[in-house]
Amino acid sequence: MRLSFASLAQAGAGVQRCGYDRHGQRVGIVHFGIGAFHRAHQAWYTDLAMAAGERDWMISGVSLRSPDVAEQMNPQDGLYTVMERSAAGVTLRIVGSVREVLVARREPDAVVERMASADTRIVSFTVTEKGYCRAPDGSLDLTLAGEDSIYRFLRDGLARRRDAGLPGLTLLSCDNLADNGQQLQRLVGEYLQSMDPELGEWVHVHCTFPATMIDRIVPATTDADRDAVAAELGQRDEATVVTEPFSQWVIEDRFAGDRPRWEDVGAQLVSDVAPYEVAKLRMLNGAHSALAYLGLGRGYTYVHEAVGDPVLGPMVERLMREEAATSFEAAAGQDLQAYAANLLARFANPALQHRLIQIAMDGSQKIPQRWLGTLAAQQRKGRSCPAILAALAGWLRHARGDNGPVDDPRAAEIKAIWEAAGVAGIVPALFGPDGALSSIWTPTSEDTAAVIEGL
Ligand code: CS2
Repeated sequence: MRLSFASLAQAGAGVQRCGYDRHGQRVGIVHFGIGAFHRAHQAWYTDLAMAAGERDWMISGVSLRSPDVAEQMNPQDGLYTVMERSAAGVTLRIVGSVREVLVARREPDAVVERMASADTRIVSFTVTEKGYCRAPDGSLDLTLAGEDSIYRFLRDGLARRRDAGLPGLTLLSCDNLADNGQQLQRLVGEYLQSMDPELGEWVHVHCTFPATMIDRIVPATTDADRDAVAAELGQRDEATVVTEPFSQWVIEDRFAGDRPRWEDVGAQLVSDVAPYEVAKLRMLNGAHSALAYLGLGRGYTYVHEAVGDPVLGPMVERLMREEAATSFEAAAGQDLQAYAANLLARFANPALQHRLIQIAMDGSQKIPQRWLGTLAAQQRKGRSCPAILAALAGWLRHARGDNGPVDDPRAAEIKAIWEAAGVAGIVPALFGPDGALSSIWTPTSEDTAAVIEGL
């Protein structure tokens, strides 16, 4: 038996389930990038908010290209299970907030129609770093921002709203970018400037782009996870996601119209997200990437194994506590040392089975906000960052192919630079003044020497 609306009542007794009337509710959110992270995070918060009485916040999920999630979820009426797993055991909840999954490449008109519906008030995104189609200097790369990018749908959907006299939207980036709201606003502005400047003006007046800090560790679902959920549920769930008990969502409270009362179910609505976002990117994600590259180099498969290594564990602790946590101004009441301790405990969760290779993906898109901002800030204070420099060497070895095939949109280009520059020249070739990668950090000769030592 497959999970669906019809089989919901028969799910195992210990399973929590959405108790609200899903059919009477309208779609209020269109979400681009309905992968495992969204299902364990924003859709889960929205489900809890509707279970607490909020109405009309069903989600229309959009996959830009792949039909996989649509094939997993549509036959299940959008239902899926979130399994929280830790050393203490598991809990399961069937989430009901997703109405449907559209595949943009296959049904672009339906996507635009949902965005142009009077009921839609929020369009949100988890399209990963590369989904924003940025050039190395951070500006929009128009050659990447083609007809199946988010920008094309924003242009068509927002134009339809303007022409119909409908209100603007809240455009909510939920990806791990520094200043994600402002970046999305700038990139959409650049796109519309080249395509339809008048629409750009309308968006500027009628839409908002709140910043968010999003946090929950969600490993890619495996067949073994689906089997484990089926055993608990008594039914197959092809769309299940497995995650940790911890979850955090900090949102800048700047919405163009209505929003769900996410704060009633654990989200934090604040006026300034920046200190939370910087802490999370530089400490959690910065440590994650270091564990990924250095851990793969030492032959580990999972995060909990790498953080248990007698050299790597103390090294990422140093990265978090001494390098990242001292690189920015904390908010009042934000305890970064306690945050670091909590992160180490989360990384050590043996039940999560979080693969290092998943984190190692797309390094060229991730390391600027995870490491280079810290390096630049500490350089201004005259301090060095040995742990991050060792991690950078780990990434360079990975990009050279030392750990096997490299999954990164710029893999071929970086490999060619590696071949031309060699060990002696790779650091300036990527990070020097005209380097291919960074515009936010320039290494000193000591930094370069430290990285070369790690190669
Ligand atoms: C990870 C993140 O894959 C990665 O790059 O660092 O997905 C991380 O698990 C999340 O940001 C945690 O909130």
